[in-house]
Amino acid sequence: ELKENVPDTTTKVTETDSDSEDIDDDFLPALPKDLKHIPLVFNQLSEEESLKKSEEFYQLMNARRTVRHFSRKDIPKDVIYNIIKTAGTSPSGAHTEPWTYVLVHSPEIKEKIRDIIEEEEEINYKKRMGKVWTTDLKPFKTNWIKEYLTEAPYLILVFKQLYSFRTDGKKKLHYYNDQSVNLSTGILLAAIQNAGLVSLTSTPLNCGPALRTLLGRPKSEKLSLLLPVGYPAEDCLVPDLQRKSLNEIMVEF
Ligand code: IYR
Repeated sequence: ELKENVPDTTTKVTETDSDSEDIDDDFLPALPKDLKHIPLVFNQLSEEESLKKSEEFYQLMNARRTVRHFSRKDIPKDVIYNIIKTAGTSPSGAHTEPWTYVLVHSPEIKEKIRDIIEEEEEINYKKRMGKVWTTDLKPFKTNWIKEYLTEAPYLILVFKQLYSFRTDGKKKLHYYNDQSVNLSTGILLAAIQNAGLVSLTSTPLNCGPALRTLLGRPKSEKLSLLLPVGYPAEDCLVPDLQRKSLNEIMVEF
């Protein structure tokens, strides 16, 4: 990915003055070259506070469950805006912020999204996924009927920007866009949980281009995830899963 920013040494550049490096606009960084560095805003916690907060945050996040049955109850739009702003605080490659969060509240658009996804998912479950995959999913009781797509008050579609364009028309490379969008989505999930809402990290297979077109997103963007967000249905059940222990997920030296 970095290759495109390496100067082409096969092209003879005639240096006519000592400032030629500065006026070579082929290699102007996307951000100002002389970007100011400012003091870090950092609030040092005591070890006691740090322990307490880490324990409380673990408890909060450990209570997060993927929910497939949503209430139709609406949520305040400002809560959703805060959640998406929080996702936007994620680190990203060269601060390119390569994410677009498409927020859908319109019942008509949710209906269209559901039609697109159910049509594809029926083929996925019956033909594309195969016996092993569909068998592994049996405990989760999922299928191609996706009621949550029209029941949840909001759908958030996470798009990954592979590249964008600068104001001067030059292509801006989005380094590590995969990791950046995945980090941002993790922060989104934590913000949803923190706001007392639930979601489902869904991955509509083979629906990316149709959903991208429906929502008017450019070709430079690829659908990463779709998350219904709202409150759980009153009778909502979740699978009785256990999480791996610290010893199972960590090796220490
Ligand atoms: N995308 C399908 C199938 C699916 C796949 C996995 I892996 C899951 O953990 C859950 C579902 C669907 O949304 O039903």
